[in-house]
Amino acid sequence: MPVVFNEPLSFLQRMAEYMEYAHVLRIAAKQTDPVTRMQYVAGFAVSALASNWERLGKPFNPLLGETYELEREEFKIVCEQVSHHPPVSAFHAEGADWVFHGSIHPKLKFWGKSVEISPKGTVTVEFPKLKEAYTWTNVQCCVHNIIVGKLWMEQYGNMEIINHTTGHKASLTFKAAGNNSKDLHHVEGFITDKSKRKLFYLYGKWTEFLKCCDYSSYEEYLKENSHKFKKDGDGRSKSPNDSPSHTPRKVLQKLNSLKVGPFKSSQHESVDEANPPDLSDGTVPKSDSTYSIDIPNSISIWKVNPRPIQSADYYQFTDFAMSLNEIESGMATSLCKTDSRYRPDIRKLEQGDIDGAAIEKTRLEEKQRDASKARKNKKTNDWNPRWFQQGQNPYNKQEDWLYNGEYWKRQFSGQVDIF
Ligand code: CLR
Repeated sequence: MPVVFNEPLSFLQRMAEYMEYAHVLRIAAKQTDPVTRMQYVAGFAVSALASNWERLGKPFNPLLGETYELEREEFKIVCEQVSHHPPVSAFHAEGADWVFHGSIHPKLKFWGKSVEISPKGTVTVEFPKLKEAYTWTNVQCCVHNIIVGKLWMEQYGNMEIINHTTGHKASLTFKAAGNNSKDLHHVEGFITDKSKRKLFYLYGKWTEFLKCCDYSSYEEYLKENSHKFKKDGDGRSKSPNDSPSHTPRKVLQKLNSLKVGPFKSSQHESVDEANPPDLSDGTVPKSDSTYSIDIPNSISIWKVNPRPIQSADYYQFTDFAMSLNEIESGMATSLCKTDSRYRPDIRKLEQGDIDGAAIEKTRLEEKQRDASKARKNKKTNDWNPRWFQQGQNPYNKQEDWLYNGEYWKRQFSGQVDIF
């Protein structure tokens, strides 16, 4: 794929973006009650996806053996590309009294006009002092209008965060835009105990915030506002101004072809899991900015940082993303030679040299292919990642990649030259 579709970051750096709200894990680790801890772990899980909003540039595929490190006040993280076919990226982060690690293998499915991405793999949060571990899997993401029209993306599906020590669960639903865009970006769900009793209600938008209230306050709110939450046939809640549209289909098609979204047609089928939502007519649904339900007794768990004003001119980056290629003072001598910051193609794209970036990208990919061929010829076909080992996730028993604890000793000699 041509470099113009890229953003000047590697996928390893995109994973490091999960850490932007690492302070939420620090707050979680401090809570004395496992239910409150779950609220903050859920807040962190949602916050980790916020940077994906409107980010439609493709991150560079990491080269086999590429690494990325980031050390900040709240955390340090190390990432490594541990497999090329299939592509698997592993990460391990640590902060005050918490550990966060995982491996991600993005699976792409093409649906003609859209591409659906499932980030296969588990992520785990551990609070070692509390002997507590949580796991979940990130939700799907769908990029629409990949052939014609304006690109847009949504994240949808269920996320089940399990506390393996106490049996508490947070079951979150990320809503698809579906056939009326009013639920776009919405997230909601419940925290339950091990006997499946609902304890807390979580609600928000992955692009903006997550709030939480106790279950009885939620029920009370539902009763008082029942007129707003009339359910339609497929169980989706409807607002009063969402009555079925009687606009003839032809007119709708015309409107859509004029790209005057948001797309609202109740005449289309509702979303179901097997058929990805495909608002396939070049329109971009707008999120309902008036969504501000405030259930009494709610607390705010997480709130997004505003994007910088130059964001739209710079790949829709957050401030955090803009800092990821920087070779900070002191790094020049200590950084591992396989670090994404040293990738010449990413660097060239960052500097606006698209042709140079394309040349370097091709060169690196050829170099990677040649190295793989050479390993095959030498019958040392296998590649051993330097900082992670394939193994089983100790909590959910899924295949995973576990950190060997060595990276921060910074013994980087003998590193293979991949750039
Ligand atoms: C979404 C959150 C998941 C991990 C993940 C994996 C792959 C990423 C995806 C996230 C976001 C969207 C993404 C995708 C790879 C390619 C795709 C960056 C971070 C971009 C938008 C593709 C653009 C392609 C067009 C130019 C055709 O936890």
